[in-house]
Amino acid sequence: MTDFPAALSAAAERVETRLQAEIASLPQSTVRDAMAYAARGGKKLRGFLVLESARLHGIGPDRAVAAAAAIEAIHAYSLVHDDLPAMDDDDLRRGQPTVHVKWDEATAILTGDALQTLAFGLLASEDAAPDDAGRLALLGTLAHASGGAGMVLGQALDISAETAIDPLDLAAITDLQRGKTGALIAWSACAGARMAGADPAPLAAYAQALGLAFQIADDLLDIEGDAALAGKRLQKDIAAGKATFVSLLGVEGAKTRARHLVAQAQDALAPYGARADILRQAAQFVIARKA
Ligand code: GRG
Repeated sequence: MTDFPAALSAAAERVETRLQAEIASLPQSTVRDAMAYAARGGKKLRGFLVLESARLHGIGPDRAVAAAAAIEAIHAYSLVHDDLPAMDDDDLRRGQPTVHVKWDEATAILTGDALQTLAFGLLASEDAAPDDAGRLALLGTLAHASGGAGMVLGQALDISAETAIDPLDLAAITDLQRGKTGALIAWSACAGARMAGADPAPLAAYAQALGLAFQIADDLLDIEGDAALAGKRLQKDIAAGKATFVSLLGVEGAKTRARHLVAQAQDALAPYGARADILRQAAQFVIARKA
C-alpha cells in the first residue's frame, strides 16, 4: 500500500509541474515571474486532496491534475494577498521573502489577481473533468468556495475581529475558519466526486472535520512550532486581543478537539472502505505536521 508521505510528495511534484507549465506559458513579465515564485513549494495538500478524491472515483491523475493545479493557484493567490501590509503584513512565506517584499505591493496585488484568474482558466480547460457538467460543477463551486461566501468572507470576518470590542467565541471562530481555510479544503476533497457526477456528501463531511483540525493544528503550531516563523503572527493576535482555538480551549483542550475531529473525518470515509486509507492517513498528518 502506498503510504501518505509518498503519495503527498508525488502529488506535490505533479501539481507543481502542471502549475509552473501554465505560468510559463504566459507572456514574459514581472508578474509572471512573481506568479512562478508564489506558486513554488508548500505542501500542496489541497492539490493532493483533489487527486485522491478523483482516484476514489476512478479518475486518474492525468485528468485530475488541472483541477489540482487550479486549487493550488487559488491558495497561492490567497497567501500573496494575505501577506500584504493591508492584511497580515508578513515578510516571510515558505521561508522566503513574501512577494511584496521581493518586488512591491502593486506586483503582489496583480500576482494574486493573475493566479486567481489562472485557476478559473485551468478549470475551464478541456482536460479539467471528463465532461462539461463536471467542469461546470468545479467552476461554480470554486467560485462559491473562494469568494464572498467562503474564503474571502472568512478573511473579512478575521480582519473585523481585530477591531471588534469583544473577542470571538467558539461558534464564531469555527464559522470564520470554515470559510477562511475550510472552504478550499472542502472544495479539494469534493472535487473528484464533482468531476464524476457522484455524491460529494461523505467527502464534504470528511473535509469539514479535516479543515477545522487543520486550523487548530495551525493555532497550536503558532505556540509550539518554529518560533521565528510563527511568533510574529501570534504576538500580533495577542496584541489585537484576537481569539484562536488555543486561546479559547487551552493547549490540551485544542489537542483533544483536534484528535476528535480527525476521528470524525476518518469515520466519514466509511462508504469508501479501504480505498480511502490514504485520506485517513492525511487526516492524521494534518495534526501531526510541523509546518
Ligand atoms: C486574502 C482573500 C484572502 C484570503 C486569505 C488562506 C488565508 C486567507 C490566509 C492564510 C493565513 C493563514 C496562515 C492561515 C492558516 C491556515 C493556512 C491557510 C496555512 C497555510 O496553508 P498550508 O499550511 O501552506 O497548506 P503551504 O505553504 O503548505 O501551501
